[in-house]
Amino acid sequence: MFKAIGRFFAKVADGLAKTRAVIGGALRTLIGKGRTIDRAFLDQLEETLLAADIGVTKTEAILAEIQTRFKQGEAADGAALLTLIKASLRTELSPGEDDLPLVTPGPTVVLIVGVNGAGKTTTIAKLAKRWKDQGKKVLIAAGDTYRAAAIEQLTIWAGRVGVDIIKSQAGGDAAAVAFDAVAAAQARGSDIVLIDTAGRLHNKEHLMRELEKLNRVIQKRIPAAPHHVLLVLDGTAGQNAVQQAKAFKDSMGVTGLVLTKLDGTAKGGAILTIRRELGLPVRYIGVGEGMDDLQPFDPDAFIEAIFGS
Ligand SMILES: Nc1nc2c(ncn2[C@@H]2O[C@H](COP(=O)(O)OP(=O)(O)OP(=O)(O)O)[C@@H](O)[C@H]2O)c(=O)[nH]1
Ligand SMILES: [Mg+2]
Repeated sequence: MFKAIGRFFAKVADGLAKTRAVIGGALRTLIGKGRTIDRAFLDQLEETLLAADIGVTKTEAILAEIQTRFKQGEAADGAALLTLIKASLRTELSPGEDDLPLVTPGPTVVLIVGVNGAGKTTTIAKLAKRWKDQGKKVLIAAGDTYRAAAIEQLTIWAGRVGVDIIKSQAGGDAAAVAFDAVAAAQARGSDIVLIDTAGRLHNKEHLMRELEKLNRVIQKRIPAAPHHVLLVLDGTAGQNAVQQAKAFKDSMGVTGLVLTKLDGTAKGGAILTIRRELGLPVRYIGVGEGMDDLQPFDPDAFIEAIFGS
């Protein structure tokens, strides 16, 4: 248990270095060993929390908590201030998440959705690697039939990770690929089928209709499938990501989130905003382009990572 958190922490601490530099660094400088609770301090704290994309609502709540807890003009201990801020942020996040639960008998069908460029295909490679390393039999499906390059990209990943792939020609029917993949997984005794999807079609309505069709076709083979619909969001996209997520959530029955590219942003605090606005658990976070750069989201380690020294 401790070891697992340690590993998560090292990787995530690395991936969140930019966020930590902004929020952790600024907070430590601002708070130091202690501060007098006055207007200037509260203004600076507000600015720091907003800069890390903690969000206006939460930032205001933290300021209010500090004002309730400490009297105006009182010198507050730096450690106590930090503890209060961390605890307040922690309440936004769900209990510690583990890997997605798998169904028995398998296969567990996992549909990966999200706008183009969010990191869907890379996340599939990372999840496939993760489960393969755990001894699971994984099959991936190139359900993004819209672009030839998308099929090629997933084929390359399948080769690197060492898992089987089901695919069609470019322009083929995505639902047919998904159906074939689920059938193949049943026939081969796979534990998990990961289905890639297109991020962009002619327009948003078309995309949503295609994805809904995919769901229906999969259910012809396994009525309870897809067991998980993971929405992949670009962690650097801020408020945009929230808007996109709402569209998917409404028509796709999204069950969880994957936040990618947290290594490339100082706004890792956006996890809190996204989590709050969507009310969906963050299942995994992506902290790099490689196939090992994915971790189940651990809220405690996350909070430590963004405040750590
Ligand atoms: N730094 C970083 N880059 C990432 C991460 N996840 C994905 N990327 C990069 O983001 C780009 C887009 O990733 P894809 O996996 O192709 O995204 P997609 O959602 O499948 O995109 P479409 O197929 O166009 O819809 C690639 O260059 C990835 O290497 C991450 O966690 N960190
Ligand atoms: Mg893709």
